[in-house]
Amino acid sequence: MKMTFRWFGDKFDTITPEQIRQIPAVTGVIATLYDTLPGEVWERGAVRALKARVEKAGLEVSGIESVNIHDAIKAAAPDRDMYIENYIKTLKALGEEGIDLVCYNFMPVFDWTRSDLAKPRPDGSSVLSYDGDIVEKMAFEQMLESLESKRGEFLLPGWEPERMARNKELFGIYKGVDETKLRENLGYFLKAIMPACEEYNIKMAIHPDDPAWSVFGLPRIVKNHEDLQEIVNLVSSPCNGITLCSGSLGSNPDNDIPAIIRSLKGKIHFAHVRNVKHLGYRKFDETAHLSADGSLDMYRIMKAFVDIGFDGPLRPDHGRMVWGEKSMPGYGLYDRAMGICYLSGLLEAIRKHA
Ligand code: DNO
Repeated sequence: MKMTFRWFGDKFDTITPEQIRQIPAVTGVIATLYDTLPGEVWERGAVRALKARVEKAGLEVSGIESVNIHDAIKAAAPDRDMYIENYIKTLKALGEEGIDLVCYNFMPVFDWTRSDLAKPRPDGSSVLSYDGDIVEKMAFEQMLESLESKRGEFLLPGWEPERMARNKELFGIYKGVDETKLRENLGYFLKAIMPACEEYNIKMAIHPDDPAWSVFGLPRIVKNHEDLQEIVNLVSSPCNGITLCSGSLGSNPDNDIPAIIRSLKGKIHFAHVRNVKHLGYRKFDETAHLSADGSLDMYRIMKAFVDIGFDGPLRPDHGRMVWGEKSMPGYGLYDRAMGICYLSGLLEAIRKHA
């Protein structure tokens, strides 16, 4: 298992690879070219520069999160083949630079959603929070306005202002796309890219939907064990796998995360490990990583990864905002660093106890 940390690049992140290097156990960065829009081809030179930047700090690029997928591919619009070609060109550039892991999601229109980006806690920290009662009463535009007003100077992954300005059009292209159609479109995409992934040895790791249910009437197909199994079965290739994100799947208390990990042995290419606290039907807070702070049993989750012999990159995920830090919501340094140290401690205990 490789301990890693997400980094958005010098232009966008409040933290540096040099700081990440000082977190015990962390050997790699999960990087991205955050200023590319879905559908754009990543230039090999830009990938090389990104790698050089990370390596200068004594770390490796352990994977890319994310190479986002254009909505034309997800919705099977007439121009999808062109965007798939572009995606393959990006994979080639990554593969030629020796990058072997790409995390992506297949959520229509936008990435993860929260009703509150900074819910205060009694200890003075703040957390990301989701309250289904609030979200269900909102029109999408209201959600957009609310997130825009709260994100400050930071960009939220998957909510690029350029795309969100066209949200009506984006919603429009999903008319008639139900879960079955969306899954077919994913299958079409995976079949088209797998030869390139195999040639360049790139593992594709689909990220679960977050939260793990439909929002704003859009279809969602990566919500639970059954969905993940169907995706793995869509194309049989060692490159077709998943990102096991405990927090996204864990937003739904019906998802038994250790059992899901065990049943997907060999298909998990990447792990996001964080905790959530269930507060009622479709309501949760993202807590500190440790078991005692949330509803998930982090020991059993880490134990399941060890038991299946998971040896890919693992990273902490959304953290609380603590000690007055200001950063992209969920992506400060301090709480995620505490999180990965805690997970490393669990790992040491599990291994010594084995
Ligand atoms: C949230 C992340 C997601 C993830 C994408 C993968 O913090 O886990 O934004 O990167 O869904 O494409």
